[in-house]
Order: sequence, then C-alpha cells, then structure tokens
Amino acid sequence: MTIKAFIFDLDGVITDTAEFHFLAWKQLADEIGVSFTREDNDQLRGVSRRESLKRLLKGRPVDEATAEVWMQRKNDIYREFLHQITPADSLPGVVHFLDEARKRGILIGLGSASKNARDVIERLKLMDYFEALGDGYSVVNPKPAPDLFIWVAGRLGVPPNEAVVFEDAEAGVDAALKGGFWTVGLGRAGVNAAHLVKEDGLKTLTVDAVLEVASG
Ligand code: B16
Ligand code: MG
Repeated sequence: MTIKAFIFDLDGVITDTAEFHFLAWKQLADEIGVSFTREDNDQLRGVSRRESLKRLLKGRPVDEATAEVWMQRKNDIYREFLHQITPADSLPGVVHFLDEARKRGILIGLGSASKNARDVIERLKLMDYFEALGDGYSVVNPKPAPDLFIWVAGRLGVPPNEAVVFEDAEAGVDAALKGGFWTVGLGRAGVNAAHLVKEDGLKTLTVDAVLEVASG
C-alpha cells in the first residue's frame, strides 16, 4: 500500500498544550470546589472539552446551563495561556518531520479534538504545512470515534488505509485504528495498541522509517 497522507494530532504530538489545559481546569476546579490533580489531568488527554468536564466532576451532577458556563470559563482561562505560545513551542523534531514529509509529497492534515487548534497552529506558524485542518468543530462524534480522522482523510482525498495517524492519547489511537488508519503512538501512556510506538515522540522518528513499515 502506498502511503499518501500523514494526519497529526495536536496536543502531545505537535506541541504540548496539556500543561495549559491542566492549569485552566485546575483553576475552574478550585473555583467550583472540586479536587483536581495532575494525575486526574492525565485522564483528559485527547478527549473533548465536554468529556473532560464530565471526568473532572467525577460523577457530580450538573445541569446543562451550568456545564456550558463552566466549559466557557475553562476555555477563557485556557485561551489566556495560548498567548504565550511561539514557534519555539513545537515539540522536538516536529518541524524537521513535517519538512521531510512535505519533500516526499506526502499530504499533511491535522486531526485535533480542540476547538482552539487553528489558533494554536497559527501561533506556532505551522499553518502552511497543513492541507486539511480537522478540529473540535469538524465532526459531531469526538475521539474515540473515528469520524474526525475520516473527515480529514476525506478533505485530503486519501482513503484511510493510505494514511498514517500520529497520536499521543488512547482515545486518539482507538479512533485511528477504528477508522482503518495505520497508526503511530507517540509517548508512553495508553498508545500500545498502535502499529508503531515511539516513546520520544517525533524527535528521532524518520519519515523513511514510517513509510517503510506502513507501506509494508
Ligand atoms: P479544547 P488533541 C485535545 O487536543 C486535548 O488533548 C484535550 O485535553 C482537550 O480537552 C481537547 O483537545 C479539547 O480542547 O477545549 O481546546 O476544544 O490532543 O486532540 O489535539
Ligand atoms: Mg493529543
């Protein structure tokens, strides 16, 4: 099979916004009187804002109007942190990897659960690399549903079995596998089901290595 496209998750793959998400959720949790630790935050990796709130509340009931206010509050705090992002905040190896992929003529897409993904990519000054940008507005069913990656592949005009997804979170790896994508798991937690796992992210991974195994 010829691989024609690479689809990248954002948080944990292209850059590390997890700390900002943590600080914003932590501030909301303090304001509403819920305990929230870094370990709790690990459970929010790669899942939607709504699912994150549900997990943060740990079963505490909330009406829809209040949930909306709390999600908005968290997002307002989070967006303040985004002002700090500069092109220096791409994770190690990312720009080189994107350059190599582009040189090979591989189509490049983004598949992020975040409604702030476009803003983050713009702040990183990486927009030029992406031919399709799927974010928290693109589909109804969030990861672990495969819909987002399938949507991005469709925009790129490439079937899932000719595309590779790069993910750092269990929900994202599950989504990619369900969609029939060749899947690279980056990092240590929850990505073992992927076809290829790289603990140090894109730092030492080469485009050649991915194409060799994925084209198998
Ligand atoms: P927002 P990804 C995910 O990004 C984050 O990992 C997750 O923590 C966050 O809740 C989600 O985006 C939604 O983000 O609140 O900005 O819409 O890994 O899918 O790029
Ligand atoms: Mg992620």
